[in-house]
Amino acid sequence: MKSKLKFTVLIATVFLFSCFQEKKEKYTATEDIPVSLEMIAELTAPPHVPKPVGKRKAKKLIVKMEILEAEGEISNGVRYVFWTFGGSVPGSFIRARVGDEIEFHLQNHPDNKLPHNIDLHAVNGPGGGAESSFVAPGHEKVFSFKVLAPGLYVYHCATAPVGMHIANGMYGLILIEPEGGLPPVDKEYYVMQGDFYTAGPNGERGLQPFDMQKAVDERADYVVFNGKVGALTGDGALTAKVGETVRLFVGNGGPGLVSSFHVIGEIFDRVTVEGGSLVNENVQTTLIPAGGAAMIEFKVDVPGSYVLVDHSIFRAFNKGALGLLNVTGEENEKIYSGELMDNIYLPEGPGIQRMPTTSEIKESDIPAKSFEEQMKFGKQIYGQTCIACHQAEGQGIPSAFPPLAKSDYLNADVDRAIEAVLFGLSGEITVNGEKYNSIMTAQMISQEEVANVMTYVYNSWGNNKTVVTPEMVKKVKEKKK
Ligand code: HEC
Ligand SMILES: [Cu+2]
Repeated sequence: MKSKLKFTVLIATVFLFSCFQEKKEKYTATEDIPVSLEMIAELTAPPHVPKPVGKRKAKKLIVKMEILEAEGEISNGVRYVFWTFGGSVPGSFIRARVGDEIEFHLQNHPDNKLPHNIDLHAVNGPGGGAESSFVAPGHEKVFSFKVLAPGLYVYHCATAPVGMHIANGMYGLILIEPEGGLPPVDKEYYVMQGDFYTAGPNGERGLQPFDMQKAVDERADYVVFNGKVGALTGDGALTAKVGETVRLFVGNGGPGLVSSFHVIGEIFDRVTVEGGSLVNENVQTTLIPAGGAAMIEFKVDVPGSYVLVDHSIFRAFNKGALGLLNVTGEENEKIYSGELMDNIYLPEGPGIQRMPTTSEIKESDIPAKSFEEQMKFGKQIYGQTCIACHQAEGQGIPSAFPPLAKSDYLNADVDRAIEAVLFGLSGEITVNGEKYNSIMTAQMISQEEVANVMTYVYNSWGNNKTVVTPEMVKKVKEKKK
């Protein structure tokens, strides 16, 4: 019985193998690759990607993509109406292989206000599908195309005004794997840059309408990864373990800006330039054009926080193009010995960001109305400004940045603490018995923001629960004059 089974398996294997061989020889042109069976495409929201295609045969792949217009957050407290493919910015990731025949169902949700369409750069045909997919709210359009060339491609809406549809978040990536699939890696992530143009300046709270003139001038208020300032930090940070190989599918939706994509502390082992077939090795920064993409692969060797940036660096530290890859595992002192990136690099960010350029600091039009709001807005400011030095739980960094948690210096004198934030602080101070002799630059934030952040600090981590009002801040400011 057993040997009979073995024999059958052997025969089957030989048979399969010969079929496979035959196929390879028979279909030289990609458009002739036959499709067998149907399959519904798995779609994922960023930073996740669908399962690799592996060795599967070419199929009729059914993609069902729903367009949703929905309000969301572009930065803490800043609302924006995004137009999306699949409910996320960037839109759902599509993963297919060469030879697939994609039957694309573009569904425009009945609650949407506008018609849309889709132009996939992976399509050979008029408008990349845009002409056949123009769809009104409450309708679905279906078109189909044969996937001819491997690569990482952008898709986007191409409905007039095209720039506005893209600016509102209508872009994403479609990956076409070669026959047999991409070489396996340990971690794969989907990251896409985009620039946003809002009526109010960066950080102005409330619902912000799109600003056409700024977009035309390419004066972006936000440049972000995955649709939001901080999408890839905190709980959203990407993760990997020492020794793992990481593949980033990085796209740039634009609409206006080209990305100088860089990961602080890593060298890219391999980059498929512009998402095509050319592979570059040992790359520091790779250019990702608006409407373009790249596959970036590297092995992580030592633990720490690696910072993803657009190396047009003001965009990273002032407009949001910053993400984190947190790597855990054993230190390897042969490769890197010293402090963690976290501790060395980030303090410079807010330092640069908050350098005084003007004495004019605008007060918010939407002040905090309650203690809860003060805490909420204060936490935002803390996360944008103070955290780099005083750390997430106010614990500080020994001998460099004093703690704000249970700080006797802080709790002893509220006016003195407000003064430090308003005007900066230098010279020797003693906090909880430890001496510090360093410099804190003046924090360029409004009086209301000082009140909120101080209230947050005083009501966190075991401090004395002082509530700081804008009036208190104003008094300290005037006394100093
Ligand atoms: C670039 C780093 C940096 C940033 C950003 C920063 N601080 Fe400081 N902070 C310091 C340093 C350094 C000192 C100690 C100065 C000295 O030695 O005289 C300090 C001291 C203080 C103190 C007094 C000492 C203590 O621990 O109680 C307070 C209060 C304080 N900072 C609050 C803040 C708040 C609130 C923010 C955010 C709005 C902030 N700091 C942002 C570096 C920073
Ligand atoms: Cu659109």
